Amino acid sequence: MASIGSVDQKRKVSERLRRLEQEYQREAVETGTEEENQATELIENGGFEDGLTGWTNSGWNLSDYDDGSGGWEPHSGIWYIWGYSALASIEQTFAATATSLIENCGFWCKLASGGPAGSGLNVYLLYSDSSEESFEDVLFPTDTWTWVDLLSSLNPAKSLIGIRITWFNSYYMLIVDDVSILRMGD
Ligand SMILES: [Ca+2]
Repeated sequence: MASIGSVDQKRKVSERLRRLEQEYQREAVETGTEEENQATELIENGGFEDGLTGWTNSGWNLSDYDDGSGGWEPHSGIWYIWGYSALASIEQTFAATATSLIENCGFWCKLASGGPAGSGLNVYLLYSDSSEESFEDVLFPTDTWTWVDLLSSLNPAKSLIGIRITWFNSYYMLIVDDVSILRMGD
């Protein structure tokens, strides 16, 4: 019987197959065709384009005001929330998710004008064991859009069920938009 190929040829073919497989996987992830690897957004309506749907709000103002000056513009879309003076508190809960599965957690914020504001921002991470962890002054907002990154603040031993964002500052108006908590794909 004729030999199919030398050991060296077989090795080359298998190496080529391995590379093709890697290339396919990479493209599938890039194009999002490999659905099982897609991350899931745990926050509903994080950009406030559906108003306050999904949120429990007390004191934040929903607005689409954008006159192109004075710092009043959304981070994306048209809508955002802003807080000022009175204690503003907004919260959303979702199915308990182990923090080890979360790959992104935070939100965008900026002062509508002036700044830096100093204290006033307080974020609470809510866990399935009914505990809350508070992060006061996690960031001193300025008049530039800034991502408040909470990923490293997640308690590694717990399951997250929600987030609450509060603002209280008598001198500065804070805008918040695009809240996002992503659960990594399987
Ligand atoms: Ca928005």
